[in-house]
Amino acid sequence: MTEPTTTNTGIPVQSDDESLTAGAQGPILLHDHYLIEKLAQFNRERVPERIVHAKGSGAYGELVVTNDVSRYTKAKLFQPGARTESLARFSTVAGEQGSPDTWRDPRGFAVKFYTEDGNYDLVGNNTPIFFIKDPIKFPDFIRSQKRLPGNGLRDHNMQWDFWTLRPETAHQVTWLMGDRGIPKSYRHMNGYGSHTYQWINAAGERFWVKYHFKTDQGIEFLTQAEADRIAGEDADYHRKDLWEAIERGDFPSWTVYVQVMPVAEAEGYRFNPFDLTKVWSHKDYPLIEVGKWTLNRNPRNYFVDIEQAAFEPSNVVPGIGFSPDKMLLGRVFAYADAHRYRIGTNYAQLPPNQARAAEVNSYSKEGAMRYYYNEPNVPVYAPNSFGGPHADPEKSQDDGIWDFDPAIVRAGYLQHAEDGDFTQAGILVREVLDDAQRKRLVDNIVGHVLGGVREPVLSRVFQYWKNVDADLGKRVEEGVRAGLDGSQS
Ligand code: HDE
Repeated sequence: MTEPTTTNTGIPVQSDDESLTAGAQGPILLHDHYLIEKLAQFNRERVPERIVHAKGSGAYGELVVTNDVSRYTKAKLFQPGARTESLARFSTVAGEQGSPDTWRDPRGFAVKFYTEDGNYDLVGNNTPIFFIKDPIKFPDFIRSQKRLPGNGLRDHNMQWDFWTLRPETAHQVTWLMGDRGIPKSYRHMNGYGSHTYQWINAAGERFWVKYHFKTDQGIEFLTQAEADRIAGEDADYHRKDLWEAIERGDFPSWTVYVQVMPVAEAEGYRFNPFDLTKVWSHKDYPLIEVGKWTLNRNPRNYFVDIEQAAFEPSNVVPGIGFSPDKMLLGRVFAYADAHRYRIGTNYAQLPPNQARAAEVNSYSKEGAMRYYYNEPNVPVYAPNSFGGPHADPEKSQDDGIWDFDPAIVRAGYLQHAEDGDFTQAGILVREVLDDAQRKRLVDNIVGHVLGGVREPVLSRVFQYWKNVDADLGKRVEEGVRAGLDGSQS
């Protein structure tokens, strides 16, 4: 026997199929409040999509620590043997909610850990770097990736205009135009914290760290042609792959590593270690294993668990802190602000965002859609004389401390010995990619540039790639010119 249909407040309804009218062919009656509830609720089913990373998928899982990294951090989730429930959301960046999963784009790699000290969010991408190094450029960069204000179309000329006018983008664009730009599935890509974070151990010693989630499924990619075909057949290709893999018990996992840099080595390192467009050489700072992160449970409800999930870099727990990475510090403001706008003041009370392994004793109260009850006899102000919570330095910790010259400036990062906008992109092309990968990189760039890039941007594109690598730049220019004069099939 199925349950009777009810209104949102549990009142059994007379009919699922007929509106209330005066006579079979008379007017619909205003007091058909069930009809009105259905239509009004329908009009309000959407929350604003994420302004970036709108299209994504997610699942629950857990982190199991397999190594002892306690000499670097006191964070409870990273102690030997610790097991912590986790939520992941993977996404593309520029596409809207209905856009194809297989567009060329970095992939969001957002991870929430429900720790005993509150939720820890590590909101990264599938690349260890990013296009820009100052948050003030982010709205500009994203707008160049989105749609022209006049015709509402995406525009490759606009994208290359921005990229070639901001040379620090070269490292990430090289990644983007290579095989990593279209992963075969969310399971076959790595994840990175990307930024430099600070770890603090029980003795109060501080270290700079970078996170790496190396897929245990192996890195696999789609060629541009495969991706274009799939985009036409199934816009949700990656979402379906992740869902079905977990449904059949084929749980994807990643091995989590960190690179650790003693604070004292940062100033003299050959690259500025806080510049998000740069990586730390693994020869200089080898990967140290932390644990195994596995996704083993699909969301119960996609909208509740994934569309309403709120990841924020500001969620750091004792043992973890921020760094002078300006992009990270900009994000520490931006995400909670985006959540308040997108899913409301009390978003932290929604199921995926609640602190599942820690008690919440905040002084927040009321606000739209309030769900938690504040204890009636507990004051909602501090200090107070009636048993309200009070900050406990023993149980909390600063969010990262570092030395710096306090003169107020608007300036770029301090330049280190080998810093250069094209340096690491050139190393990637010459020392990391093999011939076949370089060939696909050239073909992908040529194909993208032939998609509408014109002078004066076109000449800058050729110079941009020659600055990365002379031979690569030459091959790109030859390929584009052949395509433009029709001699390339
Ligand atoms: Fe984001 N980013 N971002 N981003 N980002 C958002 O937060 C922002 C950046 C990333 O699955 C937004 O809830 C700024 C880097 C992921 O829910 C927004 C800057 C990296 C996700 C936002 C950056 C990321 C977002 C959009 C420059 C990788 C999806 C809606 C300082 C290290 C998380 C929202 C999810 C989402 C702001 C740059 C990754 C607008 C200001 C760098 C994975 O708040």
